[in-house]
Amino acid sequence: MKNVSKITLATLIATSAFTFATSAAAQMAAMAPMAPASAGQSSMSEGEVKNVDKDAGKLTIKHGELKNLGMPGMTMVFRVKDPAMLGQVKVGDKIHFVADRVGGALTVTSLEVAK
Ligand SMILES: [Cu+2]
Repeated sequence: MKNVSKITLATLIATSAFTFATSAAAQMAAMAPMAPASAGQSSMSEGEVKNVDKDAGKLTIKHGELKNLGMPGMTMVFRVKDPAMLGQVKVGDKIHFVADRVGGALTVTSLEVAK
């Protein structure tokens, strides 16, 4: 019985999600293409801090795929939007972050240490 009710619930959720997606798509159809919505943690990328360079204001991050930048996982240097971010992390920290192109430079615009 437990399984049956779970399946029913899952079906309900899937159905309502589909309905929502359909109506949302209809509303969006009138709008021009835009950047992916950046809301909440789902838009954050994962990474590991490899180096913190406070003098240069840069972070070296081994990052996973950055979907908003169309970039595969790699280790690279980022600028940081706010120098205070450099004080929030240390080498070896696992982080969630958002990177964007600011004035042509790849910049960490949001950052939190993964717990
Ligand atoms: Cu990269």
